[in-house]
Amino acid sequence: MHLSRHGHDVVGVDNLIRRRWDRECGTQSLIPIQTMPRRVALWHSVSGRTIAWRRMDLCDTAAVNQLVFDVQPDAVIHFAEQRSAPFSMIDLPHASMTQTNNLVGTLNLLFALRDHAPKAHLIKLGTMGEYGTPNIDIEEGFITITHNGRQDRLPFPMQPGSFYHLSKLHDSHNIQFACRIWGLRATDLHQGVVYGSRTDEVAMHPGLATRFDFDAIWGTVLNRFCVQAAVGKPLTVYGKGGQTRGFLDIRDTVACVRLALDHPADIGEYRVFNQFTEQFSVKALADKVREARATHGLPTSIVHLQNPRVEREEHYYNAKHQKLLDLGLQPHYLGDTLIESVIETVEAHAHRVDPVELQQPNVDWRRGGTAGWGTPAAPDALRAVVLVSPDGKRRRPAPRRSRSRVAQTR
Ligand code: USQ
Repeated sequence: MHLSRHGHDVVGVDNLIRRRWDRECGTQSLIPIQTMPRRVALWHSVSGRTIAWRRMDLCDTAAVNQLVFDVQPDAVIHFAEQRSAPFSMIDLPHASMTQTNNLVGTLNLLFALRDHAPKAHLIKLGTMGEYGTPNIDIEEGFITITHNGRQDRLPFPMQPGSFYHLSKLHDSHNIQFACRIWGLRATDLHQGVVYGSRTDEVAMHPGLATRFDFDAIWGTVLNRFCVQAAVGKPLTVYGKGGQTRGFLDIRDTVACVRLALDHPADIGEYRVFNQFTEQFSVKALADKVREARATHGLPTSIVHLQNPRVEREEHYYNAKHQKLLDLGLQPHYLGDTLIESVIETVEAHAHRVDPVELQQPNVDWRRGGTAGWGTPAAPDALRAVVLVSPDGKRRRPAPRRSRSRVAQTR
């Protein structure tokens, strides 16, 4: 919608699997979302612009070839991936499906571009999580290394923290290789953790709302903290809370994509932009939400849960993010007003919050999905969640499921 409003002719492609994953996980968007045909029609009526939408799976090789052949795009913006780290850590089928879906979809696109639109600019959504948390400054994709008296500019060393984040790294390698051997052009947007849900375009009509996830599988940390604050629950900091990440407002996400589009990579170039505007520790974010509430006289508590993930909880973090600023990005920084406005949005839909999905992490990096991960959402129903016991000691692992619950991507 953002690109369409700025004069680009947009063809949207989606297989709608995210809605099926919600049904599988027993999760739902806090804000109800319309069907795709309704949103496309609504966009036309409020903007006068047309988005051509095709229901299509990127893992369908013939369909991707046909699409690229028919459309002859100037650019392809590739967001079509399974993007949840916890989902990828549930069990082998979910890890395997995440990597197959993400890698095969991207490979299909690369081959279709080679054959039918080799000059098109591929803009791929990667992740800051590809870098991990090294004890040195994080550069934008590449680092110049001197070794045994010789020097080279090499891909930055990567240490992803989940099978999902690994899938993004594998994609990055494939894209870089395709640029090198076929002369394709690509921008890999290494995006940080996004918060908020309203872009200027979404704000034009309630029916254009995009999803807002709050559960422990799909919800990102600040959105979860805002929902927890809105419904009077403690903010769930995993472990010590010193985990530091890059963050950005969803309005900056769309602005960054447009900037990359308006300033394409050269033929044969693979470039990386670190796409975030500020870095915070998880604990600092929780404190910010608590302070924003306190100015209205509303008390908010913070709990430190046993960390379900395997990640450093105290570490050095200094990631460069200059390239998008150089292209003209004007960041929306996180302030009390934004936190309050997200919380207000949440309050309007608070009846849709499932307190168990909100509070209890249900995927453990060491043991996989615990008993509650796939239970269908039923408001007010209490479910067994075995991750954290009240005395902080781990309970016995839940029995493994015998039946695979992986949704099909094709
Ligand atoms: N965390 C908490 N409490 C919570 C939820 C999360 O302390 O209730 C912590 C996590 O342990 C982690 C940090 O917050 O240290 C971020 O977790 P997250 O769930 O907000 O984000 P993450 O799993 O890293 O993934 C999200 C998106 C993913 C994207 C990534 C960018 O889902 O698609 O790639 O952010 S990045 O984190 O920079 O890799």
